[in-house]
Amino acid sequence: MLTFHSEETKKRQARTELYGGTLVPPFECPERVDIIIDRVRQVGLGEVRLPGTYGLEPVLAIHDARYIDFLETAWDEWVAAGLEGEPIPSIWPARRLRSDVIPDNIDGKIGYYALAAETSLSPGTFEAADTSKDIALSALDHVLHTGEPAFGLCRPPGHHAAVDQYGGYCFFNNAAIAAQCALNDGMQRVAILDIDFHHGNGTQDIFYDRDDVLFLSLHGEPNDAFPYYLGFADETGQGKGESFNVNYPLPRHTDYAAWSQALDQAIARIRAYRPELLIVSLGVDTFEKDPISFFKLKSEEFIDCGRRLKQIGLPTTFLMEGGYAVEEIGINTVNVLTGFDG
Ligand code: SP5
Ligand code: ZN
Repeated sequence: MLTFHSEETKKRQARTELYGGTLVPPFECPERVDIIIDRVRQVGLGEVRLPGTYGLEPVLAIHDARYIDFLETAWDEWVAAGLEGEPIPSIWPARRLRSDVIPDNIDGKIGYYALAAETSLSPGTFEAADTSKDIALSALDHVLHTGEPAFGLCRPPGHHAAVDQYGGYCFFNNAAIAAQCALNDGMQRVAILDIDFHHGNGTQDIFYDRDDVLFLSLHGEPNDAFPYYLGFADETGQGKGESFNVNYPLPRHTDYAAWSQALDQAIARIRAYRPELLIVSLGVDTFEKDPISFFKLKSEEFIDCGRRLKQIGLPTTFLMEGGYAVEEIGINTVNVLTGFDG
């Protein structure tokens, strides 16, 4: 299987993450891609290619134009305001405040566009997110042109990013951008299967009222896991999108036996939908040693996951999302891909 990768993704190098009331080095760090690419080469997964450049038009098909502008200029505005740390939101348009006004003040704007406080902005974040989207679209292009699978080693990840919000380490929703491009290319039905430990709130929200994208997510139950306020089983879509959103929230300590049962249910739902393309939001933070998650998947079990995905028999684009057990992230990610390649 082909891998798309770029060193440009390392332009996002934030210093801080608000975690447990202290600022720690971010879990979503540039070393993640080094370790994955080393493993791709070590096992001979296939050729590693640089992405093409697709510009901002495919981003504008998903995200709000002012949100994109904000991400491009936020760091400079922060510095121009004389602020010294990294941009972290300190107030939001929470309940009982107005959410229809966008302040001019950078502090106010950050709260407007952020959905969580753990994702500090930093210089180079916009450039990295732009490249991450190029990686996703390059992987998609390869799948569309050859029918062969491809792996987009996206960083930063995308599935928490909504139309006009960043957070959960995500800025542009790579999977949503890719799905929309496939539809614009003439496809009728695309399935996005999100197997990251966290619920893909951004992707769900973007396609919630549509029937041309089936979104399915296996994740830690929102009562107990980030992003807390979305991802419950009763969220099934609305309007035309009714029944085209499927959540599989799973409890603390879920092991592969239970997880793969939910995966099989998701696979059955995908088959019934008869999509022309499968996009896998591939997070490996389901791993037993992940530092911020609570499932119990073992390294060798990711191979079986890849095998099951292959059984669906669809053209498949894998896009990297989370995974923070950095030492094992290469093994776990590439295990899914080698399991798929068979
Ligand atoms: C793409 C992705 O995986 N984003 C995840 C963002 C999660 N950020 C918030 C993590 C908060 C974790 N709190 C865990 C407490 C563990 N003791
Ligand atoms: Zn995650």
